Amino acid sequence: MTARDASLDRVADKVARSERLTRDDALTLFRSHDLLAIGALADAANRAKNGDRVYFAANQHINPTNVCVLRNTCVFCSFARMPQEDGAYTRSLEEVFAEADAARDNATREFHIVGGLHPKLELQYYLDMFRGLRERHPGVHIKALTAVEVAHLARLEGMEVVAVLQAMKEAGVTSLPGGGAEVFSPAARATIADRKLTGDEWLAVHRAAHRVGLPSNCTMLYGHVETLEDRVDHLLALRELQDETHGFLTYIPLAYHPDHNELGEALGRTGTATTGFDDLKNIAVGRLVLDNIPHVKTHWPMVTPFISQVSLGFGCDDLEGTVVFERVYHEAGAGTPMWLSYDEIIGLIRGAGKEPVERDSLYQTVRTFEDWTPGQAVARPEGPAPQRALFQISPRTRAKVRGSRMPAASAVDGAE
Ligand code: V47
Repeated sequence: MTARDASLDRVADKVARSERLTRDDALTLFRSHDLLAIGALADAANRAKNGDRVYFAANQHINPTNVCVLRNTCVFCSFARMPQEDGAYTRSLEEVFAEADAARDNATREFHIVGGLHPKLELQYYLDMFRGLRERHPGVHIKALTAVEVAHLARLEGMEVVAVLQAMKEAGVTSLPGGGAEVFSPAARATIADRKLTGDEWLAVHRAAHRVGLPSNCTMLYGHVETLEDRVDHLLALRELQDETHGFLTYIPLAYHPDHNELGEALGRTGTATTGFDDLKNIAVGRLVLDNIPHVKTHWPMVTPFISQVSLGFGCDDLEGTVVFERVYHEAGAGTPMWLSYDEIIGLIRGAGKEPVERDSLYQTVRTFEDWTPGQAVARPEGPAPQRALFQISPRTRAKVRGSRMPAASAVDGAE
């Protein structure tokens, strides 16, 4: 391949030989503006693993509570509430089951369950939820609780992390989502989330999950105060753990959203904090550096369905699924749809010249679509009844409840 940016030639040679990229190679990629060359390299690396297949799960996100002990210190999140704050909610188990049932005719194959760090909700609540969902929807995989939620429950219960994970597995959880890995750089973390897990603690939870037989996803929140070096070091830390455990299924870059949170106010951003250029480059570099993680997923609620579709040619082999109802990013200003229909997902994948494959949480094939014509899919195109209280959002009126630590400036501005 000939790149417009000659500094990419060395990396291109390595990719052609399937040779592992170094920290310097990754920085070269991030610093280059030759997006099409970077995308072509990532596309080649992806095709070598996945051919033209693009996976998706018919999934439903469920967020049992937004009450979070980090409400005042985690400056980038717009989802969290104090217990008495406007919009705070904690679902009873019956409400969670009702929300899951409301999407019954969507042919859901995966529940994606993440929420706040509630000061009082015990492990038993979550175990009863997993068992109840399993009983009611035996064919649906449960992907539940980010590392920071698992560590919080372990602290609350005075248990070892591994014992919490074991109990989750016995209650029916099949994998862990990737959230809570903001960016591992101590400097960035000190600005955005000083009481969340450190990078090492995050990695330790995932190492423990892999050891008890729970595969997981990994993420990187980007577009806030991190530097390009921080991004690279984050990716290298994920790659190193994967070399050790082989337990990561998917890498998902999470584009920072600035509305209704303290960090967004401090940075003076609204709507989005990343650009289409950065989103595509970031996904491509992730694919190239993470040579040992089988799948790279694009999260359309964050980067828009159209950028997600384009990213299928930039190294991505997995498109976020139907979602049914997304709260975390819409609280933070995402202007994307709350869900996509099964048909729309297939249409986006086909429109990029790829072969859609419906999968379960563990990437086992549920269905392929050689004989598919639009309109055949079983999903209700309009999604769940939006008028129901369970499917409504009222964004926070104040980014800050009390206390504040203002970041100086966005490191990403200078980087692009
Ligand atoms: O942990 C919070 C991030 C995560 C914002 O594993 C934000 O398939 C951007 O875990 N702007 C939760 N990001 C979501 C999550 C996830 C999402 C999609 C797929 C998967 C998967 C997992 O969302 C949090 C945090 O890292 N987040 N606030 C924000 N304002």
